Amino acid sequence: MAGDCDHLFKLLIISDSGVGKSSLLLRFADNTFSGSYITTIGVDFKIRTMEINPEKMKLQIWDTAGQERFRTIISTYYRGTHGVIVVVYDITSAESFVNLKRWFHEINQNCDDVCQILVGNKNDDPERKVMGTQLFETSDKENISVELMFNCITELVLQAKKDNLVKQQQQQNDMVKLTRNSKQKKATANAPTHAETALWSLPQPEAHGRLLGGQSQFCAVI
Ligand SMILES: Nc1nc2c(ncn2[C@@H]2O[C@H](COP(=O)(O)OP(=O)(O)OP(=O)(O)O)[C@@H](O)[C@H]2O)c(=O)[nH]1
Ligand SMILES: [Mg+2]
Repeated sequence: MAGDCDHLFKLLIISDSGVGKSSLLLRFADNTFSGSYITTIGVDFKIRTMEINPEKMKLQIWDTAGQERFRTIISTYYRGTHGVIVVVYDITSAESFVNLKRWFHEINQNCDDVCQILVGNKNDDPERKVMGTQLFETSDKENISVELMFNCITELVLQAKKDNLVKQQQQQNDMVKLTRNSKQKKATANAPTHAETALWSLPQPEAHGRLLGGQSQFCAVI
């Protein structure tokens, strides 16, 4: 028991440095976000209570440092957790995704039986997204989530096709605009400028002097 709560759970967040562990916890515990990056030294924790009807839970969430030099200290925190470890990667960093293997290996080394939650963080800029992943746990034997998984794939493929069509349409529009602009520029370049028109409207050069003409530049020597 935890005071006025029915349960106290200790959770642990692990991952590479900079993927947003502390920010994730700050958002969850204090509903705030800071764009500046202050790397975590060792470990830190925050508490938030939750109610899942009718039970009250106190979550003590441990935020760990991703930097290599803290790895040994952090491995001592794995044992105190209550069954769940949150592993985070940054969807804009392929490296953080590749390094997940190392984090899952750490869990295997330090825990006997633990549930792992994989979080792809920084999902707020589609342009920078390089590692979008959706996980499905299926059973073909028991027909668990197979339909759901293929439904999801179909929706993704359909959406990708629609996005592509919009992009192509946009590119075509841009091309048409570019061609029109360059045609207009050519036409403007061939058309007489103000000075030229003024010049042409002058009486014939013989009467007033010599007219020296290049292709588009004129110089009147009067
Ligand atoms: N765009 C974007 N930036 C984020 C997000 N979460 C965190 N960041 C930024 O990423 C940087 C690193 O965030 P932290 O939460 O300090 O990363 P960390 O995983 O705790 O890093 P270590 O403590 O070094 O292990 C900061 O500049 C954050 O502002 C997010 O969801 N989107
Ligand atoms: Mg941190």
